[in-house]
Amino acid sequence: MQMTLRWYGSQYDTVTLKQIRQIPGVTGVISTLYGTTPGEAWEMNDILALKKEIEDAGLKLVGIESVNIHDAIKVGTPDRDKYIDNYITTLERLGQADIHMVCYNFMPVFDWTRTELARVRPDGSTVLAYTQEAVDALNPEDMFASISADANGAILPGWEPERMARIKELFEMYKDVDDEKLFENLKYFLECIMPVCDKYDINMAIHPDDPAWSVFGLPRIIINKANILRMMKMVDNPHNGVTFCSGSYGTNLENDLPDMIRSLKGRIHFAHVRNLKFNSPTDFEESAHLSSDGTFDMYEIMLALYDIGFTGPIRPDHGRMIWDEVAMPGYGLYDRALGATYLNGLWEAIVKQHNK
Ligand code: CS2
Ligand code: MN
Repeated sequence: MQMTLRWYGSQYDTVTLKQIRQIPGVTGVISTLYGTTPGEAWEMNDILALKKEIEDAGLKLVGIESVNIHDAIKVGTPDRDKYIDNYITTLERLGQADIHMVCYNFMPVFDWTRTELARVRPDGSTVLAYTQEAVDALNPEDMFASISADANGAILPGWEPERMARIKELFEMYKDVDDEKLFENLKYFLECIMPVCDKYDINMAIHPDDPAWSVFGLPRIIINKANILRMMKMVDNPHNGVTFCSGSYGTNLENDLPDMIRSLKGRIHFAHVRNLKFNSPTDFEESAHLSSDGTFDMYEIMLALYDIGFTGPIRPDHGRMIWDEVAMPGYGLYDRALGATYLNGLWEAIVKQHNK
């Protein structure tokens, strides 16, 4: 595996490449062109400039999170082919720039959903949290206001104000899209892009829906083992793979995370590893990465990745806000650095144990 950190670019991130470079064992970053909007073809010069900036700092651009998918593709409207063509152009250019992993998601309207961005934990740290009761009490149109008020001034990925201004229209677009239709549209999209992925050896890594169930009545399909295996089978190409995000699949306690990892051998192209602490099955908060601080056994998760021979990029996912840091919720430096170090420690122990 290759340990990485997500980086939002010098214009948007409070964390610098220099700081990332000083976290032991972190050799690469995962980034994207944050100035782009879903549906447009990325410019080669912009891709190369991002790559150069990262390499000049002594790191490697290991993959993209995310190349986002235009709603026309998810809804399956007649103009989707135009946006798929642009997506293919972007993939082609990424391939030419020697970038071989692309994370994306297929969530309608909202990307990840949390109901609090700064819940205070007993140790005084603040974390992202979710309660179903809070979602049930909210009108989807108010969701954005409640999220952005807590964001420390940052624009959260997937919650761009331009998209959120069109929220009514977006809900209207999805009104006839159910799970089956969403699967069909995903299949159509993947079949169109697989040839360019084959040509440039680009691993597509779908990110799970977070939380792993329907919110506000919108369909959500990347939520459990049965659905993800269905997706792997429906376009049975090794370049059609997944981002295994423990914190997203883990929102549903029925998902057996190590078992899911083992069932996806050869198809996990990217791993997000983080822990959650459940206060009830519908109330969870994003704890520290350490097993004992949350609900998941992080050793078992890392062991499962080891057992399937995982060699791809991995990153700690959302971290807590600690030591008075002010940063994008979930994406400060300190707790993600602790997370990376802890995951590297688990990995070293597993590798040494197996080599004995
Ligand atoms: C991420 C997602 O910050 C997060 O919650 O895990 O936003 C993720 O980057 C996207 O869903 C992937 O397309
Ligand atoms: Mn994730």
